Amino acid sequence: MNSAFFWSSSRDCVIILYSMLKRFGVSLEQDLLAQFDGLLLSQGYSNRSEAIRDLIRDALVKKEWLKEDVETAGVVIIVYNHHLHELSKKVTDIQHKDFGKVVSTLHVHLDEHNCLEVILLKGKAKEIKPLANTLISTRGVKFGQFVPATSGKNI
Ligand code: NI
Repeated sequence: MNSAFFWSSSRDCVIILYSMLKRFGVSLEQDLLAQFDGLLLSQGYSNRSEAIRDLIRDALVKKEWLKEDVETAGVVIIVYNHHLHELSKKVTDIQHKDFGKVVSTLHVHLDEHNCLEVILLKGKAKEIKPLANTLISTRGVKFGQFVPATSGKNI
C-alpha cells in the first residue's frame, strides 16, 4: 500500500492519506494502443489510467444491471408533443403510480409543442427497467432513451 504524509500548519495537525492505488502493466498491440490514445484525446482524458479506470467502472455497472436485485439508479429522457394523446397527463400518471422509484423529474418546454423530460429513477434494476420501458414506449413519445447508471456503492 502506498501512503502519503502531509503536515498542515493552519490546522496544526497531521493528515495521513493512504492511497489504495495499485499499479499493473498492460500489453497491447501498437495499433490498438494508438487507437486507444486517439480515443482518449478526443474524449479529453489527460492520461491512460483515468480512461482505463472509467472503462472498468463501465463494465462493472453493466454487470451490476444484470443482478436484478441490486439497488441502482438510472435516467429516462423523453421528448413528446404535449398536445397529442394527453401525453403530459399520461407521463405524469405513470410516474405517480410508481412514485417510490421516481426521485426527481425535470420538465422543459422546448417550444410551443414539444416537451423534454428527464426522469431520475432509483431502486432495484428489476423495478426500474419496466418503469423506464413504460415511459419510453408510451404512444406519442417521439424520442426515448434510458441510461442505466449506478448507486455508486460498488464501484
Ligand atoms: Ni412542456
